[in-house]
Amino acid sequence: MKFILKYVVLGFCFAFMDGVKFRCDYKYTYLGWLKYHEIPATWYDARLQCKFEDALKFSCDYRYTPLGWFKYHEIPATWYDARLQCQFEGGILASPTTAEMKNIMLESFCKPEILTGIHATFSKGNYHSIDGIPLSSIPHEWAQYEPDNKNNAEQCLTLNSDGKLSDVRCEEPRPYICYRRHSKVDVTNCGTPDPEYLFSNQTKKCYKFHTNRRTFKRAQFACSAEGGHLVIINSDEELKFINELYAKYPLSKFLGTFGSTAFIGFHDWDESADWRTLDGHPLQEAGFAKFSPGQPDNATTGEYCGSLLRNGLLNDMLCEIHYPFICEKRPDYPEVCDIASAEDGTKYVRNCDTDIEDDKQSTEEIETETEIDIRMGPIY
Ligand SMILES: [Ca+2]
Ligand SMILES: [Ca+2]
Ligand SMILES: [Ca+2]
Repeated sequence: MKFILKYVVLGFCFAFMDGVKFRCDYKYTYLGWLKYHEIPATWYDARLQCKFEDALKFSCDYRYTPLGWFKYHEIPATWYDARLQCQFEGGILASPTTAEMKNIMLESFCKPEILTGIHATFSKGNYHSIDGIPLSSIPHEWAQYEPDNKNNAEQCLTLNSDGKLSDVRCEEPRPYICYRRHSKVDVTNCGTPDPEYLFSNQTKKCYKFHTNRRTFKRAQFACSAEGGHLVIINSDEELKFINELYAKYPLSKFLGTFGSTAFIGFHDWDESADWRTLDGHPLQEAGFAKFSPGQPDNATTGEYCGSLLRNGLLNDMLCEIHYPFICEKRPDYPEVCDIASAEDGTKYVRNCDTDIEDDKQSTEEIETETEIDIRMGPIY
């Protein structure tokens, strides 16, 4: 025991592991895996750090770095959608707020530029990162002829592949990076850091009632970004769980009558009363098809989106009005990794100069190296 303590005081992290895979910066010994932290720390800090690393878990499509978790979104989005997507994933739209942040961001993309979280959408020219850091406190260099606020319509900043910034229109879609700081909040049994997702023992799924009202399409966007979809009712047990969840958000919590109905995952997909779930099944086949008396009534200009009323029965709704909504997600999607399996950040680092053939080879090389490290431990 004394022997182990000595190692801890020296600044080693010690982790008991049954398997043989662990992070490359941990050294394998007959006692377990040891990691040397070069940066001096007090014993208390070192102990905290060791505990902390053991607890780190997050979505596997995020890259683990000492600064936090990073995910590159290749499919371009407007700045507003990018901000929302990151928020729903439990992070924020990344900004190069420090040199270290900038370097990690630059490793992640090969496009000429990506959107950052730095914006002036509230007051023109007054740039801040999503988490409120003013541009004046962010080390930065502008690209040539920037910022030019072209047509007086550029309120969002890109990070360009040479590390410089440009102002662009927020509505022009571009790739972006989501970022989540290390935090003591772990993922729940629903596979998300969002504590509002609740697990049902009957259906083995998780559900969240969103009180922030959205249109049907945006509601589905939100559920999808959280790793799920608008809830599809497949059984009486599922309906019961949803109704109990609904009851936790009484009508009095909402403006006017907005809380009397919530969007769920079905719609009239050819707008001729062919009601189907989002995954294309007729309601009866999916498992629940009871409309409220008098519904569907296709009121006003046409109601093509599905909702659940407080009486536990279905209704047709205008798709474009903002209503609360309910999401459903599998607890095992998106997949959750702890740092032991997310160790190899190299697979997320883009090598912009190599072609596909080279990429294949470099992956093989990395795998071989990792294997050697696992058996021998790295040399210090
Ligand atoms: Ca510009
Ligand atoms: Ca379901
Ligand atoms: Ca209706």
